[in-house]
Amino acid sequence: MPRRALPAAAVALVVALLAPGSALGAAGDLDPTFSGDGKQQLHDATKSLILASIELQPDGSVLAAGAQGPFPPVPGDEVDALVLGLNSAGEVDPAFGSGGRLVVPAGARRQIQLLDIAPGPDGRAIVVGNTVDNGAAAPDDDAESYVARVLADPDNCPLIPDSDQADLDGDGIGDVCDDDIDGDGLSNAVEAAIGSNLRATDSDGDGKADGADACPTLAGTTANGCPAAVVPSGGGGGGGQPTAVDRTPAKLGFTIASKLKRATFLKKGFSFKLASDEPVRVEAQLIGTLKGARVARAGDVTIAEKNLPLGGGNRPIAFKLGKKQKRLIGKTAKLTVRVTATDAAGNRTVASRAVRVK
Ligand SMILES: [Ca+2]
Ligand SMILES: [Ca+2]
Ligand SMILES: [Ca+2]
Ligand SMILES: [Ca+2]
Repeated sequence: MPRRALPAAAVALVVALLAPGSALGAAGDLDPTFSGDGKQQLHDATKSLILASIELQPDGSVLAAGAQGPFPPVPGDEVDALVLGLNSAGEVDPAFGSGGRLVVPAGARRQIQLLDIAPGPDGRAIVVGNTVDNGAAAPDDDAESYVARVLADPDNCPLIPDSDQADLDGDGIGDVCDDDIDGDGLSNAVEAAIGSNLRATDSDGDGKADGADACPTLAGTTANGCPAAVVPSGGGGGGGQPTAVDRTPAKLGFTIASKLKRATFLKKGFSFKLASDEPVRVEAQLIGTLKGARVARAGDVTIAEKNLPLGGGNRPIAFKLGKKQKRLIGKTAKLTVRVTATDAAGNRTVASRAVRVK
C-alpha cells in the first residue's frame, strides 16, 4: 500500500467499522459503541504514531500496524515498527504488548515501517513492511523487506502449536508444555514411571492427591493413602493358610537435570524428588567418576549419601558435600545418582541417572 501524505500531528486515528447501532444511528454515522464516540485517538508526547493497515480479529478486537517515530522521518531518524491492539469496544487492550502497543525497535539510524497486517495460524498475525539502515554505506542503505509474526492472542505454549489452548489444571501453562499437566505435584514423567494417571490428580480415587499419596495407584484408607497392610499369618508350623505375598518391587519416578553448574553444586549441593508407587526405604548415593580427583585408587567414589526410612509420597532427597568431597570435584565431573529402594516386603528396585557437573 503506497504511503500517502499524512498530517504531521502525533496522532493515530482508527475509525470504527460501521455496525448496526441504535434506532437513531444512520448509516455513515460514527459508531458510539466504539471507544465512546466512534473513534480512538492515541497521543504520544514525543513520537508520531502512523498506522497503515488494520486487521479485525475473530473476537472483534483490532490490530493495527504501522510505525512509531519522528514524522516525517528523515534519513538518520530511528523509526520503530508499531502494532497497536484495541479490544472489541475500541479501547486500548492493556493485555496486548506493553500498554496496548508492540514496538519493535529498529535501532539507531534505522527505520522499520509496517505496511500491512494479515491473520496467521494459531492466534498469530503476520506483518509486512520494509526496513532501511541509514547508517550503512551505499549500496546497503536501501530498503529491505521486513516480515514478522506476532502473537495476536495470549499463547499458553508459544513454542508448540496448540490451537485449543487446553490447560487441564488452569495454571496458565498449556497442557502441551506443562510438565505436570494435572498439577498434582508429580511430573508427567514421574507419573508415567510409577504408573499413575498424569491427567487425574487422584489416580486411585482414595481422596489423596497423587503427589501426597504413598500408594498413588492403590486406593487406601490409611493415613498415607495405602491399603491396610496384609499381615502374614503367624506361626512357623505347617499348614499355615496361604497369604498374599508381595513379590513386586516398587516403581520409582524421579527426574534429575542432566547438567549442573559447578559453582552452584559446590555451594548448595543438589536435590531432587523421589516418588514411588508404594512405600519404600531409600538409600541414595551420589557417585563420581572424577577428573583430577586426588585419590589414591582409581575408579568411582561415593561423594554423598542419603537414606530415607520406609515412607511414600513425593519425597525430597538432598545431597550436601563436605569439605573433603568438594576438593574431589575437578573442573568437570561425571556423576551418577543411584537410588536403591526397598519395599516393605524386601523387594528391591535400583535406578540410576547420570549428571554432569561443569
Ligand atoms: Ca497447565
Ligand atoms: Ca501430575
Ligand atoms: Ca496424577
Ligand atoms: Ca492411594
